[in-house]
Amino acid sequence: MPSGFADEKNGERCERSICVNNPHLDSMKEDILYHFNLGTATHDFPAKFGDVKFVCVGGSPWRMKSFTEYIAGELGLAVPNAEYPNICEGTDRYAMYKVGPVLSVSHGMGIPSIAIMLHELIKLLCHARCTDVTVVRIGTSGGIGLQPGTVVVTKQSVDAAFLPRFEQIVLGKSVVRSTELDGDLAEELLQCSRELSEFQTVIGNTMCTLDFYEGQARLDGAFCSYTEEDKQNYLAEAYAAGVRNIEMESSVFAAMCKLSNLRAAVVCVTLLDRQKGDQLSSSHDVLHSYQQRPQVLVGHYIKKKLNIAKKS
Ligand code: R2B
Ligand code: URA
Repeated sequence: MPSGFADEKNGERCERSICVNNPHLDSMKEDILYHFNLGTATHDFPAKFGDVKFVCVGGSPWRMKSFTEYIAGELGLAVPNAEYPNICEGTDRYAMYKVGPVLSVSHGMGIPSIAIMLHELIKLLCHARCTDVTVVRIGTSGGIGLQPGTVVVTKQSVDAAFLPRFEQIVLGKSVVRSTELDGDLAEELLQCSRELSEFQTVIGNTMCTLDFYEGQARLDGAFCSYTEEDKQNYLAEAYAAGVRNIEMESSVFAAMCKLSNLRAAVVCVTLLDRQKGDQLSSSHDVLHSYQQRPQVLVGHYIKKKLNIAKKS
């Protein structure tokens, strides 16, 4: 299994390889990626995935399928009436689609769900001997002090105490990992948004929580032990710490991508301003149109990288 960093050799740029750091994998005859329903003995990973250069991950299987259809059109790879088969057919844990060099994978909600997916995705990319891969999480979030529909490109993913770290318990002990993301990639994505000039985009910190309700200071969960004033004070503290949006996967995503030497970004649209409320009361159409924005932004970035001209 290829491992190690290979970005620069004797001062020359070379292909960026994906790093897995697990000696046990070398002695395994076969690797079953159980939650993808794929395995090295049954699938030819280099043939199936070797050309992947971009991976987009997002919560919902439906959204990742629609992203694949969208990106196929944008890259000029769409075939009339084409159906994109779910590569993970046979399991309903995650869904995966591919068009050209772009792989789209769903990850469900929350840190445990995306972490399982990422372990298997990183091994998949390694087994396939992919190099120079960029991974982007496209998703939704609650904004702080932003007009709903604003897209936030994450500078740092921070925890509920506003610290840029992800704590993993390994063998009962706390292991703290960095949640640093690729600053250049974040700037490139912001530049893409300027070029599109279709919606507002900002770079800011993203708070990653373990829960949607109490974990995000909502007043509308089944339980709540704090006041509206307590909530507002907490959100104001978060804003002062540079937090512009709140979601539930970015910290482990950033940590695992950094550990595996994957260039990574988080691009989430804000569905509401949390200083003004907690309930998602906008119409289905409005929420749906907001959710297209990270897709459009990342689509533009991929086209730019592949040198494909903007459609008129
Ligand atoms: C954003 O939206 C989901 C909760 O509704 C969660 O997966 C997230 O990060
Ligand atoms: N997703 C979240 O995690 N929080 C929100 O407020 C909206 C979407």
